[in-house]
Amino acid sequence: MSADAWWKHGIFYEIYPRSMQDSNADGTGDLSGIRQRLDYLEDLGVDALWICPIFPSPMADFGYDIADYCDIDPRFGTLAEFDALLAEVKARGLRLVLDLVPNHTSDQHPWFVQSRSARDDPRRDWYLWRDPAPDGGPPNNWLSNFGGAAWTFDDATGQYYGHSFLKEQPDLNWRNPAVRAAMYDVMRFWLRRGIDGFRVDVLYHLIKDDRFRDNPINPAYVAGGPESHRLLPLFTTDRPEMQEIVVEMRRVVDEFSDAVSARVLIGELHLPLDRLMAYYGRSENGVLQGVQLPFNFQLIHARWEADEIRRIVRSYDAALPPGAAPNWVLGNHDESRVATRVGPQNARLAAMLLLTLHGTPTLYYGDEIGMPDTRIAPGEIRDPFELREPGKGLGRDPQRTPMPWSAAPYAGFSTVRPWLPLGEDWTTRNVEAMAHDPASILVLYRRLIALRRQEAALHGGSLELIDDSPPDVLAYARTSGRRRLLVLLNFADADMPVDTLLDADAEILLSTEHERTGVLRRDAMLRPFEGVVLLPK
Ligand code: TEU
Repeated sequence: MSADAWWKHGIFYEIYPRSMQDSNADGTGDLSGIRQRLDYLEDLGVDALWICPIFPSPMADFGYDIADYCDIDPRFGTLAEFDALLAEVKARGLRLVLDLVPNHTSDQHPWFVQSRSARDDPRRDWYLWRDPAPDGGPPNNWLSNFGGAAWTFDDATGQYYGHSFLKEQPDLNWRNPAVRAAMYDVMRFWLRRGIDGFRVDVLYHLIKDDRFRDNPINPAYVAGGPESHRLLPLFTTDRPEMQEIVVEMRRVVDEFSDAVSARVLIGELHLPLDRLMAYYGRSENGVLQGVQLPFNFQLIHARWEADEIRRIVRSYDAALPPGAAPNWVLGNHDESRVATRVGPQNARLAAMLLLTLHGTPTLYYGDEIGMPDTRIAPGEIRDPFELREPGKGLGRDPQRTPMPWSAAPYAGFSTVRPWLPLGEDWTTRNVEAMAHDPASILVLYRRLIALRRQEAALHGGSLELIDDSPPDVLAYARTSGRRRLLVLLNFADADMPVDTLLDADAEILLSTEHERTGVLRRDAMLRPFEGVVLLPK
């Protein structure tokens, strides 16, 4: 088996650690809690876990503001508990990927504390320090992704420092070789402990324009959108120098890859398709030198229509460089949950799409039980993005609420009031209630995952779109060797005849409606929002 098989053919599962399982009754999830839930994850059938930041942090952005890259935040546990978790993950044949946040540190990180202490401090140049503009204002017009200027004035030394996010998250200066070396050592610290790779936070942000030029106005800005969208991030993201950094990072993980198992980089990249592709890196001797999995977020932003998804699949496939592995994702801790975006009636169809497309899927915790966004009362808002740009629907708390495990108090997540409220329907929508209910979405997820694992056509085969399908039906074939499966997805709230696509004796390997209702109908007709995987005879 190739060293890349695990991440190319496997399924990733994203854990938001504050919300998986609380083991010490403080209302916040932790590493021991995750360890307690490994049975569940193994049963579900996923292959690799990505855990969002667990490092010491003042939690201004819930862990994306790191004060020490080489330790565990006491709220989550200890290094010993991390090692225990990793050992158990490995013992089960699973993989573990951590979140690397290289663009910025916490303002409490010793590097920044030193850097801001004096203009001539040796670490001054580790961050983006600039003199005020002639009028005393910020050095240029750059905006923080969380609203307001990307510059904060520091009284003590009379200069501004740059931050793409909160002022508590100062941006590192990736033009400084010492910064790069330090971050690569952070990577080695965790790789040496035995992890399987990193999801790299806002990878495309690391390098900013060397001349600090103003960003241009965005002519397409829609009032009410995030403030940062008023400008096009021309001089703050995806700079040409990024390509060199991507190759360097890849070399670091490759130091730890061997013939049996490669270490992987997953890039968080919100970029147009052609620019996304650049992050696979250039090819040397047939091997791409960049990020193995540049996150493909297109399904998150797609209109939920067969034609639109077909177009996305086609253009993505056409854009992939030779040798590049595709990937797909329906949700994460920054985005409204899929069950809310596409509507509960489409959640099963979405599951089948994600798990039958060609490319590595990443699941977001809770999506497998069809969790919708949770409404957060104004007094309970925690997300700094929502607090800074209130009422625009940008808040990320709704998709970060605790996993409901059972109908026990606090859903079996904790024994005390959790850090964010439970979803309204947790007494019925929980793992225990669904685990043995054959009609549940959880069981559907398990069966889809098992089918994907079992069928080489699904986890490794080619994908061929079928164009002459009825309107509202997305159809594609997945083929490995001589085994050719057909996937038919009905996006319409109506029965849809598909007799042109299959012969009557095709074998149904999985139907979302059969799973939901227990009734298997043998006509060439899809039910509303039904998806099927078939083996044509
Ligand atoms: O997110 C990057 C980010 O800003 C996203 O909100 C992105 O702009 C949005 O999803 C586009 O649709 C990463 C982390 O995932 C997020 O949780 C952090 O807050 C942020 O970086 C800062 O580290």
